[in-house]
Amino acid sequence: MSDPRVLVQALRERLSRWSAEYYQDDSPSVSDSEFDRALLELRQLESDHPELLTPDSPTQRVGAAPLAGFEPVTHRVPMLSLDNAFSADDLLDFDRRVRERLALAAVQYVCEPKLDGIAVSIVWEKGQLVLAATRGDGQTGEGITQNVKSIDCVPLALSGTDFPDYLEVRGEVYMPKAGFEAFNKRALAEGSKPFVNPRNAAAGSLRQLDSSITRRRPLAFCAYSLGHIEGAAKPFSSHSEVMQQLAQWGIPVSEYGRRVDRIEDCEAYYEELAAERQDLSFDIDGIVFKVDDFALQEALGSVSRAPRWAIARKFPAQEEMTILREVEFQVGRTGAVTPVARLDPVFVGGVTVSNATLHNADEIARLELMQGDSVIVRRAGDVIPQIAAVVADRRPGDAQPIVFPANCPACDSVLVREAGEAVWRCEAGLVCPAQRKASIAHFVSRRAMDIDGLGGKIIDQLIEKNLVSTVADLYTLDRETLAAMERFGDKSAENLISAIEKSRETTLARFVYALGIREVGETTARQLATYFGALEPLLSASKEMLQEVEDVGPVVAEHVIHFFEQPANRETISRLLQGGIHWPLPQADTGDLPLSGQAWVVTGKLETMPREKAEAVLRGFGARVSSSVSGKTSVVVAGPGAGSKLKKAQSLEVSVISEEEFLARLAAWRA
Ligand code: D41
Repeated sequence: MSDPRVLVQALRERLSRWSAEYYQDDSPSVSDSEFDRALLELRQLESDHPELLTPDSPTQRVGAAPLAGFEPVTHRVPMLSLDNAFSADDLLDFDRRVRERLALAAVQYVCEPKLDGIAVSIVWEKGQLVLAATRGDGQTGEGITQNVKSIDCVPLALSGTDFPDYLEVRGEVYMPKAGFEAFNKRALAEGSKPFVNPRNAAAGSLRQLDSSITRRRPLAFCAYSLGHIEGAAKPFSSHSEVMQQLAQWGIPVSEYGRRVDRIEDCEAYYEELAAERQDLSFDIDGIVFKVDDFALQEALGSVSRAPRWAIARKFPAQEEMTILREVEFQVGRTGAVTPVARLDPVFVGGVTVSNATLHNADEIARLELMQGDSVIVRRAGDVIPQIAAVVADRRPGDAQPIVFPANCPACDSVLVREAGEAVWRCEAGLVCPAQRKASIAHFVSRRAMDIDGLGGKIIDQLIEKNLVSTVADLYTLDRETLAAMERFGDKSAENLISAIEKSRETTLARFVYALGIREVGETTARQLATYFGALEPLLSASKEMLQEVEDVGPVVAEHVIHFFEQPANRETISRLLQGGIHWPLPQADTGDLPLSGQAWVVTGKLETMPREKAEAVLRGFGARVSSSVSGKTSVVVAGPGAGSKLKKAQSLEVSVISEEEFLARLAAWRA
């Protein structure tokens, strides 16, 4: 009754969809057994009706038996390598050589990202994928046909028409960043070793003898040139033409390729992609520039296995190897003890790196790190340098284990690790000199009170000389005292005094952030400031009330309460305010909130929330909240039991609303 043709078609569609869900999105909508049943059913139908078997059937991506080893594959045309340019000058030299050899005034180039993956060759015969091999030494590589067939974006059969009888394409197999992160996350969760970077992940995945393992790795392919071809409908005349044609046959090519008319545009392209590098969905390690015209490529030829018509301008390396000399343990503002690696300086990611964070004790264990190890340091974009891996086979005989201290390196208090936390903490608070120092450094930092000229060395001296023990003491410093500090002249003293003076005028949000409450970063501080409008209601806020603030959960609320409960902190805050720190009243700096410019009064007892909270909410929406009704009052919220204020409002014909109406308006403002 059912046409096998229709069944086969339906099964293939279903399997393609499921495998995309499974392999790419990592969110299968069916069970493994259901998937396997469908695959088995399709396999059965195809063997019963061999005429229905097509080379691009999902059954062809999987199911080959594991190999005993890789077969050598000799490339019909050698796979060349690329010369490197390390500077803009190198690139100009390349262009000059090209133009001189060709005796041309200008040459057209194609610019394309240099994917950081593994170079492979793939052959389609009569449109069917028949062979794939690694680059190897350029002459002979290894046969990895089944592994490459398992990569979803590689077409098993070419689409369109007019493809050559024999088409060899070279390109890069790589692992997109998102797939890499997802893969590593899973590896960590399963207790297996994560990959250091997407390139290693791609290499490791292609090296599998069992292609069902490769199949589960989120790999992709991007073509960058032709290899040997036979029986083409018409000859190609340029690289850009080839790329367009490959795309039409369904072979992935870079969407970033661009043809330009002059070398200056190549440099501009390089700068453009260097800036975009972090945001690309895949790792690149440079830009490749190629003479576009095949006749010119041929005229230029190659030297020692690299074409004269192409060059790779490398980006500064994001990974380098260096030696871990020792690990220091730093105590932060909140008492968290962070291991910091001291490294032999290396140039990586465009800067010289001699320190890298090790995060916590678990990270040291995960890396299996020892003092004296050779390590891979990674610095991508603006992120802080990380140790990506240990190079195990370079470990010296005298490598020392790294011992996490039991006591605070600054004040000797016993370190504590809370259940479920990765971090060891010194709980001595501001008694600990390291925490005192860090809290002052945080307080004066640019995004907090922004006191310029108070660097770590000066803070050290101020603490050692007992001139400053809390941030409040900063506001008692005078010029003479400061001028007496080491390496501190009259001029710096004067500048610092005026920076301190200037910092007295701030915002509530900055002030709250500057206090350095655990887990209260800039955003949370701003949200607390907006919600409460003033310091007093924040100081006395309950845990429940705090959790009304966006992004504040029970943990942050607990930290806030704990901070304000400490008498020492209360004392510091009141001294700071006495010292002249102030901020505009909330109504002064708003103008675009729903209640900006309005004066509200809340009277009586509200059913759904304490009056203070209603007032805080109103401030959050820009209202001035007052305790007495006058002709200037915009609205009075009157709960049950409202007395004289309600009467006054009525006599002044001020608008009065019920709690119910208040809640309705709240919902509307929030919407
Ligand atoms: O994206 C790349 N990694 C890439 C590599 C590229 N875009 N183009 C390339 N072009 C060549 C020539 C010019 C020799 C055809 C290459 C490579 N070669 C290459 N990759 C590994 C070795 C050579």
